[in-house]
Amino acid sequence: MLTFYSDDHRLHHAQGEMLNGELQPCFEMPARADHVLARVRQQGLGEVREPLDFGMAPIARIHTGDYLEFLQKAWAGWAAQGNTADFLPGVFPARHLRAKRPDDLYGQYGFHSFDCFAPITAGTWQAVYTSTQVALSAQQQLAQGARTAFALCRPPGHHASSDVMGGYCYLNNAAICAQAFLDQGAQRVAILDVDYHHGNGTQSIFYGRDDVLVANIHGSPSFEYPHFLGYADETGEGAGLGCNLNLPLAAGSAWDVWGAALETACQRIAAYGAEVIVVSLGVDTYMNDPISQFKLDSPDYLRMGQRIAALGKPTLFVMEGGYAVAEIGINAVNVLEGFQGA
Ligand code: Q9C
Ligand code: ZN
Repeated sequence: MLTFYSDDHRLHHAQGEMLNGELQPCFEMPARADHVLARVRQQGLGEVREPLDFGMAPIARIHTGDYLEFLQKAWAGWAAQGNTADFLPGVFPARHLRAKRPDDLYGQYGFHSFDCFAPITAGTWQAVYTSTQVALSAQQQLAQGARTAFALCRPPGHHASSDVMGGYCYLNNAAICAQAFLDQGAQRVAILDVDYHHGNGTQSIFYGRDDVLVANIHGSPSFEYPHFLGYADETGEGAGLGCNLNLPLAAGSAWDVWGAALETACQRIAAYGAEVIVVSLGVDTYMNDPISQFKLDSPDYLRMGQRIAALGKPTLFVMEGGYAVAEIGINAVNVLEGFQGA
């Protein structure tokens, strides 16, 4: 299996994130990708390649022009105001306010965010742009006939919707790849999101459409981030009715419960008739993840890969979350090895 990777991810390294009322080191740190890459090499998974550059066109199929312009220009505008520290939003068009995009840069940031977990630094745009090119490069391998490929993306993407960032995510790599498959002739694509957190961005992007089935297994929003999307009764709307499957699980869920949810998701994907599967591969379901409450153990990720392989469809793996840095490589590559060995 080919892996795509770029050192550009290092350009995104924020100063910290708020946890328990204090600024802490970011959980979404460069060392995450380093550990995954090291494990890919250690296990001899296959060749590691630099991404190609597919430009902005495939990104603009998912994200709005206003949003992309803000992401590209935000740091320069912030720095021109004399700032050197990370740029973060603080005011959002929540209920009872008017969601009209303002001219002011700080206002625009709040307009294009749903939380304070997507900081903008000097290197953020280059890192997120390249992360998406990594994903698109792996996507191209499948389009050219490969059974699978691994996009070692950082930053991740599944919390980003068409024009709103959050949760360490800026560009929705999995959604951009799903759209690329469709634009290249596929009729039905499935996105299987196994990250611990609900992929609210991916859900919202495809919620009204029937050409992408989105299946999510995650900590229930009743207790877990992102708190405001991801319930089981969100099944799609309009043409997309029945094309969104949420499988929210309780805190403490281990493989018995999680594996059963995966079985449900896989049966739905098979029934849908997806020609290709994009896996939003978060491994923050791990028992020792510092910000999560599921109990998967490392061998469970082999089983996860095996079950996905049993669908018998070309499958693109796109890296999302996972914050137990020492074990992230073992767990992510276990999914890929389980897939390959099956
Ligand atoms: N106590 C991904 O896994 N943390 N993003 C909020 C609240 C944000 C996770 C903490 C978690 C974002 C890609
Ligand atoms: Zn996550």
